[in-house]
Amino acid sequence: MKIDISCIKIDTVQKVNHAKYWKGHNSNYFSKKIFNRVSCVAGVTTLICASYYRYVYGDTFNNIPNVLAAKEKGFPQFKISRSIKSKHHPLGVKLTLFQYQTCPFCCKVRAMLDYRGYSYDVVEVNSIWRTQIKWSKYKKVPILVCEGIGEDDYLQINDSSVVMSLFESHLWDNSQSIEKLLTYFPAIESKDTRGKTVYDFPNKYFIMFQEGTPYANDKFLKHKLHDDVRFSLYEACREWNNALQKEPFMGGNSPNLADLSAYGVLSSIEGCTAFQDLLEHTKIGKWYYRTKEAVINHKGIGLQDQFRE
Ligand SMILES: N[C@@H](CCC(=O)N[C@@H](CS)C(=O)NCC(=O)O)C(=O)O
Repeated sequence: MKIDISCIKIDTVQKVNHAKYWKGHNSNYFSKKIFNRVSCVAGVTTLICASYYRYVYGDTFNNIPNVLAAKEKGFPQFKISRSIKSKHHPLGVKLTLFQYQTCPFCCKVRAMLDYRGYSYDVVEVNSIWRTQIKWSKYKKVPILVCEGIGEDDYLQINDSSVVMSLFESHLWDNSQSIEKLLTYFPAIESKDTRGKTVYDFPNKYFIMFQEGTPYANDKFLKHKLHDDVRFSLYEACREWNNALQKEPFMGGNSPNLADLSAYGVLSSIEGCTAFQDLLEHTKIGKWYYRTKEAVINHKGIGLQDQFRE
């Protein structure tokens, strides 16, 4: 069975790009960091949801304008599993996250939303019937819906990395609306070898500012996993730790999107034996619990003010 881990590879680049902005180190430093982080997330993510990466992408792509808007007009109403309330919600719109609780991509998005202090409702999607996302052309979770903006009075944002990059872009520069920013993350539609329609969002690792100028450069990195994926997980986490270079976070003194993504992915296995083993075999625990503490205490609230100083 062939497992395509291209998403994992690119995912890692996002973390590197975000770290690069935040820390402003020179390129050699970052080449090393890129290498370290590639190893880390590849191992972690593959362990958790390797089965989701069996897509082999076709090579004919069609550009489609934007976000795979919902088929029906009006915001789809579903039972809310829980509501996260924050006094400091940085947006004037209501957010609803369609998710699976243990999906690592959904965990990434929740880590970012919690850290930054967004208020949001959670709709748990039934993983067999997926009734709760039948209204959507895009068939994966997470999907984040912003109510009160957009043509149909709601705006659908697909893909965990698009959500994270878009919201970070908005925190940096809120002179551009969420709607406008979303146009900078177009979807690419293609068919996999089984004829299934799949989507990718080539700009998903970029933070956009000044009329949609992508901040970071894209890179494509390959990574080979060990036969025993748990070994790769340990190895990756050790490399992550080394890359920290005695700093508390990849983002320096506070977590950046790299920290939040890696933490989010790892949090999806917290409580499993694999997680316990990971703590015993590596020193990742300190960084993990430090990041967790920052996320659950919404330590990223107000950080946007620093961006604008
Ligand atoms: N690149 C997407 C991947 C999302 C993804 O693969 N989600 C899985 C759940 S972990 C899913 O919805 N799979 C359903 C499917 O592939 O049909 C993201 O980062 O959000």
